[in-house]
Amino acid sequence: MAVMTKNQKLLDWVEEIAAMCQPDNVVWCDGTREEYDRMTNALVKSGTFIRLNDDIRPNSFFCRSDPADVARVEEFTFVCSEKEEDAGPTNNWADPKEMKDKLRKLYDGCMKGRSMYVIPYSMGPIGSPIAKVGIELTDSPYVVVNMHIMARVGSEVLRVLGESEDFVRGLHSIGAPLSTPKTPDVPWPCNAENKYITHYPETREIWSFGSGYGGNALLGKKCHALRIASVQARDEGWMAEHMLILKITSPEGEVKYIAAAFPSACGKTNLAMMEPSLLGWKIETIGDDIAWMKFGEDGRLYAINPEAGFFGVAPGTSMASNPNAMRTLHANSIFTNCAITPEGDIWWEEMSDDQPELLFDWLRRPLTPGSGRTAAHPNARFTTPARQCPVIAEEWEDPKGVAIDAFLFGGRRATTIPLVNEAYNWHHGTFLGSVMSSEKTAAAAGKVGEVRRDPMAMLPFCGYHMGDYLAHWVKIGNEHDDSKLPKIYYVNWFRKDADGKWLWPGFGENSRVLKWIFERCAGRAEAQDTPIGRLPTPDSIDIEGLDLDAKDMKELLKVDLEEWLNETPDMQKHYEKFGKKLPDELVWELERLEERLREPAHKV
Ligand code: OXD
Ligand code: MN
Repeated sequence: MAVMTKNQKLLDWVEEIAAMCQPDNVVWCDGTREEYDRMTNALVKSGTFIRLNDDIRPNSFFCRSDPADVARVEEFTFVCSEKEEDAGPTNNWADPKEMKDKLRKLYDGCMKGRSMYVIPYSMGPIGSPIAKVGIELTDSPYVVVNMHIMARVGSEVLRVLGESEDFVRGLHSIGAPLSTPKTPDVPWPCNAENKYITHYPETREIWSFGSGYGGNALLGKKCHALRIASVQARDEGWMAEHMLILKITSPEGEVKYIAAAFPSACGKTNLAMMEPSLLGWKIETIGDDIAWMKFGEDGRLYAINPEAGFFGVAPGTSMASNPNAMRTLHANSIFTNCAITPEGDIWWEEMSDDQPELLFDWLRRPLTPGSGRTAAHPNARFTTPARQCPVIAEEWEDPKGVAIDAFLFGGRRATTIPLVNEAYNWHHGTFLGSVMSSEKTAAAAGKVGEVRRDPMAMLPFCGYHMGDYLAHWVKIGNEHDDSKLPKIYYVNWFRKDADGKWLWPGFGENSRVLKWIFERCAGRAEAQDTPIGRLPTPDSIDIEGLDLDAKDMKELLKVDLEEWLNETPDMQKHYEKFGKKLPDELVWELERLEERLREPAHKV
């Protein structure tokens, strides 16, 4: 496509980067279907993609990465703020100038023999007052076609940007130049020795080098929509959070919107697309990973999903765990690092009860059942358009967003944390989110797994000091009317009994907990005060038709004061990391919690 912009700042930047990276040519992406088809065909020709069987999975592609490039690389991810203290204790920091000097040497000539694509993208519906524009420069056609699905891409974005300088500048290279355009390429070029994912919050820039995979390379997602956007949100008084957004409708037609933060591997995508077990209740999806939220004139918090697709973990996704995800990816999808069948369809662990007789695994080897090897890499992914989701809410692209009624926090905990707990107010809810914890999966029966505290599930994604981030949450509570802010809940689907058996069935049955939350937001359901927050009264959660005895329900809602008192020193230790940046309000909340645990009759 010809250059479709007169934005001189953008043109100058593209020229400057092209001079450094020395691609053979520069291609401006227009975001059209024709461009997508042209590029997927080229990826098939170059051996990066295999076209799946059109009769089984139309217009879909299979791809295997280099085994050295399979996931986000947190140890090589940097927040290069001007001052080290602004990156905080939970991010890697490097001086921005030193990091750029080092990277310039790597970028020098790194696109030789390749094209440099200019991808104009909008995070959020184009033109929405909550959306933001970014431009990604990349030498990876795989990135271009994935960005087509994950964001709104193309000429319309340039039109909306006009001559504004307000865009995030993202530079990405796989770091694998070809000496001539004719040099044979490999299916997944990357740089095995050097991978850097670097962020410059003050100048709203991202420089990523060496990896072509997921969040390292699709810069709109974690790099822009969370790390850079969290800084913008702090500066401008809004919120960029690692949250799914769902719509819940009661049998009477009343609607509420819930946003929920869970660390990776806690079933976020499953919850966002859940088929509720409760008759007459409806759950629809707005987003499965990220929420951008701004205050409306009515004082309420409005959320959009900045993304346009789902980049979901494939293994474990099935008609049993997430039927709506399975239906979403029936066509027009890209599958990376799962296995392929001889018929030309994909497969991954748990996708069906029986493993197909013959597969070719993610490492290109033949695989038969019983070999003891897994077919898909555990971080194998599908990239699929959100609009194909059969339960996508009709307002998912509403530019003004949806008014959030409740926030959920949660993690995987075998003990201590009850099924659901309502915060007393915003600051108490902020406290609950700040000490959010999850266990390493597959904790042995009866044994407590290793607990990692991950405030608001933002640990790998906050672009500034986590103490300042928590202060931003507290400030929102100070500046806004508590009655209009979302109510905050802490949930745990993963509590186990003494024999290590799950107490709660999870999946579609989680709708029962969502119903209680819905009714609480509507001012109807019953709750009782406890030292840790407001819990459902014994029969206020609807368990009709569920094979769950009263003893198990009691266990699920148990608040064991001893267990909680054993937990508070770890919360204290977690807080110490943030030093003086930790807001006093949260120290106060932890002290009050300890006080209430020691003297449960104490007024809450
Ligand atoms: C993701 C993650 O990939 O949270 O969404 O790790
Ligand atoms: Mn995520």
